[in-house]
Amino acid sequence: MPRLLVTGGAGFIGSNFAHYVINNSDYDVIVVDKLTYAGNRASLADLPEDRLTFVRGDIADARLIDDLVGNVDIVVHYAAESHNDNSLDDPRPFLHTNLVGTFALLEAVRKYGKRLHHISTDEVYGDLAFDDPNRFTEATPYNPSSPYSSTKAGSDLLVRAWVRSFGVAATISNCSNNYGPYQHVEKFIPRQITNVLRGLRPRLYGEGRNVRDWIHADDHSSAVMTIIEKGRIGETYLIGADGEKDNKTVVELILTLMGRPPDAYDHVADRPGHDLRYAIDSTKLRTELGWRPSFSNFEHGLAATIEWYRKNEAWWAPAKGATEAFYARLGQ
Ligand code: NAD
Ligand code: TDX
Repeated sequence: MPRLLVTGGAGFIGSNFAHYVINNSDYDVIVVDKLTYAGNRASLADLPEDRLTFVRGDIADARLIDDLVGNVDIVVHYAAESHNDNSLDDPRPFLHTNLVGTFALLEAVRKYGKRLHHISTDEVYGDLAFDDPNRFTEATPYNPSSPYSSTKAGSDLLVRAWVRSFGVAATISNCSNNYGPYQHVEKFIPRQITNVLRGLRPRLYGEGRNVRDWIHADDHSSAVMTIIEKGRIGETYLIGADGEKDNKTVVELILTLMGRPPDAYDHVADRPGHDLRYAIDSTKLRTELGWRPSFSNFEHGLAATIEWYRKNEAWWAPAKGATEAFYARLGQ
C-alpha cells in the first residue's frame, strides 16, 4: 500500500486528516508528532494499528526526518505552532517548528525525490477591511501580521524556493479557519463550548466584529486529498467554504445551540494586532480540480461539534485549566 507521512498528525487538523485518509483511501499513515501541549495521542486512539504507525519526534530533527521520509511515498506537512495568542506571548517555538522544521522536511524530500504537500493558512495574506468586496486569491500579496502568520508565510516561501531552485515536487494549500472535533480548547470555538459546559461565560475579544471564514475540518481533509491526487506540482490552492461570520454571531449561535441566553458572554481585552477579516475565494480549487465542500450548513456542523465536546470531556478536560490560567494572565 502507498504510505503517507503526516507531520503533526496528533494535532487538530492532522488527526482529522489521518481519520479521513484511513476511512476514505488505501494509504497507510505514518504520523510524526512531537506531542507538544497541542498534540494528543488519544486523537488517533481509535485508528487501526495495521494502517497507522505513530512516531514521537521533532520535525526539526534532520536525522529522524531523513529516516522517515526515505521510507514513504508522500509527505503531508501539518506540524506547526498554530496559535496566534501564544506567538504574541513567546514567538521562539514558532521560528523553530514553522521555519527550521519545514527546512528539515524540504531537505529530506529533496534528497529522496519525494512528493510534498505543505499545509498553510489564509493568515499569510494579512487581513481585509470589513467592506472590501474582494476575497483572498492565490494572487494576493503576502502581508502577515503576527509571529505565527509571518513564520507560516516564511515556510510557504521556503517551499516555493525549493520547488523553483531544486525541482522539489511540492504543492501548497492555504485554508481558512477550521472547526470540528479534536480542536484544542485554546482556540475560539472549543474555548467557548467548553466554557459553557463548565458553567463559565464565553469570552469575546474586543467588540467581536472580527470576521473569520469557517470550514469543517473534514472539508479541509477532502480538499487536501484532492490536491494530492490531482494538483499540479508547484501550484498553490486556496481552500475555503464561503463561511464568513463575525465572532459575535458565532458566540451567540453557540449559546443558543447550548440552550443559554445569546447575550450570556463577556467582552475581554482585544488581541494586539488583531486581524479584522479573512475571506477565501476557492474558485481555482473548485474549477481546476472539481472540489466541493460537503458541510454546507455551519449551524449543523457547529451543533455536531458541540455534541462531540459534550461527549468527550475526558479528551479536553486535562488541557482546560492551564489554558484558562494562560488567558487569565493576558486579561482575556
Ligand atoms: P495544532 O496546534 O492543533 O496541531 C499541531 C501539531 O503539530 C500538534 O500535534 C503538535 O504536537 C505538533 N507539533 C508542533 N511542533 C512540532 C514539531 N517541532 N515536530 C513535530 N510535531 C510538532 O494545529 P492545527 O490547528 O491542527 O493546524 C495544523 C496545520 O494547519 C498548521 O500548519 C496550521 O498552520 C494549519 N492551519 C490551521 C488552521 C486552523 O484553523 N486551525 C487553518 C489553516 C491552516
Ligand atoms: O477566546 C477567544 N475569544 C475571541 O474572541 C479566542 C480564543 C479567540 N477569539 C477571536 C480571535 C479571532 O478573531 O476569535 C477568532 C478566532 O480565533 P482563533 O481560534 O485563535 O483563530 P485565528 O487567530 O483566527 O487563527 C486560526 O485560523 C487560522 C488558527 O488558530 C490558525 O492556526 C489558522 O492558521
